[in-house]
Amino acid sequence: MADDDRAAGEGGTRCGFVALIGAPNAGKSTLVNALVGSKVAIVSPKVQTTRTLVRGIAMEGGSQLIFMDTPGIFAPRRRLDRAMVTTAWTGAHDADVVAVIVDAKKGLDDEATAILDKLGEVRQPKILILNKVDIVEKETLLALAQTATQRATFDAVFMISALSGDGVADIRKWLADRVPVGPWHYPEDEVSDAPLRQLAAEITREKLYHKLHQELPYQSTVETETWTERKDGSVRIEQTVYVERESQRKIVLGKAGQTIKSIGEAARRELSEILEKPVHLFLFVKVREDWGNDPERYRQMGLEFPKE
Ligand SMILES: Nc1nc2c(ncn2[C@@H]2O[C@H](COP(=O)(O)OP(=O)(O)OP(=O)(O)O)[C@@H](O)[C@H]2O)c(=O)[nH]1
Ligand SMILES: [Mg+2]
Repeated sequence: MADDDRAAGEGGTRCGFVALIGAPNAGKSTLVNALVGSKVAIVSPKVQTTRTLVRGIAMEGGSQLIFMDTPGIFAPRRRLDRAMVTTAWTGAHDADVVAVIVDAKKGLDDEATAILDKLGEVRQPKILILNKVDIVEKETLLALAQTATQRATFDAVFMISALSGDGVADIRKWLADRVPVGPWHYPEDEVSDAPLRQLAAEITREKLYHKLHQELPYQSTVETETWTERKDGSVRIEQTVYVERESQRKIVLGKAGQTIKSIGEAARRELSEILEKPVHLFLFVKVREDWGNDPERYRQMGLEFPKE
């Protein structure tokens, strides 16, 4: 946090990293997209959608704010879960400011409370963001803010709706005044540092989360294999969806390939909008037994491979 005077901010530039942490489904990715003003992180109604750090970049006055969307923090069981939770806390410790997002509808359940209790170890300035105010009564919100601020210390509290955008600008303004004085890390017009191949894989993964049920999305991962810009201005993208068993492959394909077709169609449409050019998307579904214990899959996702 900047302890310098205002003048430095007026003439020069500021730049800082802000980590968004919280329980799964609190709305972290929705908020990053709202703060940035375009889609950089995928969102779904299911928990544990985000698997790795996703950076979204926003400009506010002379400040560049780099938001780190993190996987939800929960009690991990599988190796992949452990890698995700470690990534979230590492993101928090590497940031200039830590923003804790709480789903105000859910309130302070065990997951949210566990996060608040660990905040004592976080040295950076912290803000509390109560999200989903569009579906919560005002009195509930005030009581929640009071309980949360008794449990952990915050420099500011915001009540927002990441979905409607209500209150989001206030967070940007507050942060813009407080991130350290320094040069911008990224070009002014950049919204994300993720390669397009990765965003493309994430978009397809989002469609898997929307179209597949129960455990299947968690047992699959998507990788972009090839990316070819064609002379006619379109792009040809080939991706592989990895699942763990043949029975899962059958479900992802669906009857006469209908399921994978509708996933591919939804992903292709969105990619074509983002890239502003026609997209030819080819999806292949492969069985990779135990990919959840394969270091290469973690490397592809940008996650550290936990030893156990
Ligand atoms: N009503 C309402 N729903 C919201 C709001 N913000 C997010 N949601 C919904 O909450 C669900 C989870 O949103 P995400 O942004 O994927 O949550 P997340 O915290 O990134 O979740 P993980 O990546 O799984 O940890 C989605 O269905 C969102 O549409 C909000 O302000 N109001
Ligand atoms: Mg997320």
